[in-house]
Amino acid sequence: MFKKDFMWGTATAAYQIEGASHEDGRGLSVWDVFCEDGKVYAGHTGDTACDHYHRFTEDVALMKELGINSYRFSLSWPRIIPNGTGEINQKGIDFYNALIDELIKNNITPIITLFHWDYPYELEKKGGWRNRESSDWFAEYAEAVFKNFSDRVKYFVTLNEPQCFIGQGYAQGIHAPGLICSNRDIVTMAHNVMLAHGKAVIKLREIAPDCKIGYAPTASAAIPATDSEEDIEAARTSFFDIDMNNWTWNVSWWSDPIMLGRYPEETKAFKKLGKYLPESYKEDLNIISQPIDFYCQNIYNGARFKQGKNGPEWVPNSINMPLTNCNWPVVPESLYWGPKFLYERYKKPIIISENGMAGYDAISLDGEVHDADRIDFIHKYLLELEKAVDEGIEIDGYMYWSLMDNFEWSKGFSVRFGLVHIDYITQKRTPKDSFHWYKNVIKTGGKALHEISK
Ligand code: GCO
Repeated sequence: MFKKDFMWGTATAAYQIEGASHEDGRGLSVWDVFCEDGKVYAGHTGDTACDHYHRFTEDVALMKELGINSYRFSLSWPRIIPNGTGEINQKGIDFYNALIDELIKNNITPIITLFHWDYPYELEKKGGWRNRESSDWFAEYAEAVFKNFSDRVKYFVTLNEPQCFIGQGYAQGIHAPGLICSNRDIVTMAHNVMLAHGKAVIKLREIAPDCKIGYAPTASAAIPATDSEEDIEAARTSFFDIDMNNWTWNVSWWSDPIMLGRYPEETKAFKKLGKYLPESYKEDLNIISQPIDFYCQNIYNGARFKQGKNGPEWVPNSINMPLTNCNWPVVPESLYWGPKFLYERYKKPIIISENGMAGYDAISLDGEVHDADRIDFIHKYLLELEKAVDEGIEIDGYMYWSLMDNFEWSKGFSVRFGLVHIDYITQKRTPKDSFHWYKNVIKTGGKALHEISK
């Protein structure tokens, strides 16, 4: 059973919903520049997106109607500090103040993510995360955020999915800024990213010791192919291992330094890449591993593993495996095994800070959006999460991704993750069937999960 004060929420990110990209003094982010060059599906950009910047009151009213008690959203760094460092843009602060006040007025607890990928372009020009000073730039920004908002906001998350903004942005080049860098540079960036996280945690403790702070990496869960001890161990090992074919997509490189104060030195990846770390890396780990209050995990799917003759082996998905509109497999057990393995290793309360699916959602003849597949998806995933809760794994909340359809990065507006449908031409909001269904789940504190949905 989910606890009484369980955080039932939804999540969004600034660049994906706000729009108003060139308004009220906002500076450029790497995503504006990436979009300008037509690198996103069909030339889409975040210039208008869901126009949340102008419609946030209507959006908070929808949240209220949905009944969520918490809402995870991110701040746009270049809206607050247009050049990344230096002068603060008061209009940016005013916007977030108004949003925070509106949430609180409606009894919705704000959870602020400081950085969800819209990196200030002016800082990218100075070397971005490659530059060791980047951790101080982030700390300066974090200080501005805490000084302005921590009187009302008590939950902060430093960084969202470093696996993606570094891996896809600088290793694969498919996300902004679209670069393909050397491993030497990527190891440096990853280290600076975690140093930035640590420095922000220190700032929060100085400025607002009553607040809580976490970190939000992503993962694909590892699921044991059977319930045998051997297969469970195979899944556990695989979950924390690093595949050199796509090494930035992993748990341990990004979380062990922060949660355990050490790099995963036992992995083959460390043996190859550890030499690129700065000489001072061991001292830096003291900053990086400042204790945090909760561990956020974004989790959408998983893969199966069994114990083979020479160690863990990947087991292909069943031929019956359903896929979402992003072609991601639907693997509900991810919300059981993911939190379980993470809790064992890191021993911190967990918030599922993102989980959801892209569907083929359209407005039907009756004017509604009948997204039965999404209802089934959330239903199955939440039942698995509840199983983890019942086994004593501390899970504090669940944030469905996303409140509304939005700008899905390189896929533009072509895929829809929302509980609310957005017409991007008229900006009309239409709550989908899943919105009404999730509303009932929240209202009953999860009990409705035990009725078969119609
Ligand atoms: C991510 C980001 C979100 C995405 C969502 C769906 O996980 O990639 O945090 O911004 O929109 O996950 O892909």
